[in-house]
Amino acid sequence: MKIIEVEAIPLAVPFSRPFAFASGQATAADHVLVRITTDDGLVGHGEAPPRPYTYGETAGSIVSVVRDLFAPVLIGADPFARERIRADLGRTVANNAAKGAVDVALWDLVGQACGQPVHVLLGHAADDVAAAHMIGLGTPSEMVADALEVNDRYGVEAFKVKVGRDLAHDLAAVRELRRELGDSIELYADANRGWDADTAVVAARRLADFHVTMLEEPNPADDVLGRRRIVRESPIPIVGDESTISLGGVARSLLDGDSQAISVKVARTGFTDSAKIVGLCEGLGVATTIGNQIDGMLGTVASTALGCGLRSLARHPVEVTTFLLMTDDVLTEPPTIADGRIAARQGPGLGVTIDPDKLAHYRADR
Ligand code: MUC
Ligand code: MG
Repeated sequence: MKIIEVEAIPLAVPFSRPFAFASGQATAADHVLVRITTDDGLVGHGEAPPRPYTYGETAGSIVSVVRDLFAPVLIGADPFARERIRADLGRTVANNAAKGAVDVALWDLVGQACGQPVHVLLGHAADDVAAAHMIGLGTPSEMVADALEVNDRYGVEAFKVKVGRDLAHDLAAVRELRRELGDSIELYADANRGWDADTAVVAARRLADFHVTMLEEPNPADDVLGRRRIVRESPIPIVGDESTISLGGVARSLLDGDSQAISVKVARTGFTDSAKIVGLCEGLGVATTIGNQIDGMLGTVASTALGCGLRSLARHPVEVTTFLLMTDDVLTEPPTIADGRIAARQGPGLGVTIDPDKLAHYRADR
């Protein structure tokens, strides 16, 4: 089987409301759909959500890098040769969302060629996983209303609370959430590098008082000694996310004492590198969770496949709800969350079909 075509299609799907966090705000899904076609007629898909405020990638940069740098390497390659392709694409540093979407599309093709869903190829640890919801920044009452609605409608019992702005405001929101949701609900927090080290140490102690289970990216990890001090003094584990976006980056962060757990995102490390990161962390006794790069429906299906594929990821709730912000998307069948859980697709590969009318409607290049 040989790849004959690689497309990078920019999409524009409005959100029903903005999603805000300490380092930025997303108002629409300006994602790039990567579509890879083979000589035997199989078509694989991956979704690249650009997060310029975090990684510097834009929809335009993703389209260019896939079309101009990656497509020439991919054309003629066998999708099963993922290690060779990884090495070839890996010569270009960064551009993680572009690489992640290519890798997801390759696994989609391999699954289709084998007649097996991706989560089964990865190791079939579970058929479904618990769902976690990210609560964007807002007033405490807006944040509580969001959490209660998701808990009520979808049965979700794990919430990642965005923090990292004014500490008093952050703590007021967490206090309200704990009071309204009760003690059995998991709350963990993500500051997206919004605090300095001194604030973060105080914040970690106060968040622990509300039984917040972990704290993601409290400060910029480049504040090297500051980050180590937070890790030393925090009563709850510090999670690496945007500072741990590659296999080597995760190794460095753990060895340097910058983080004690790792958020893995299919959107930036695909299935191949996500599995390598999880293996590294398993060997070191470090917990991994599946994070969300404000994924659309395709990314959500991919994250669910990863969570159901690998045992240590199936343990913690997977962040899968951001597609609910989108007013629509290009899949024929949206993901479904019920009783707090989301199931892996049973069809070969990712088990998704793209709706041609929706694709024509939402593509931003025509
Ligand atoms: C997260 O976990 O940080 C916000 C920005 C981004 O790149 O991902 C999200 C969620
Ligand atoms: Mg994060």
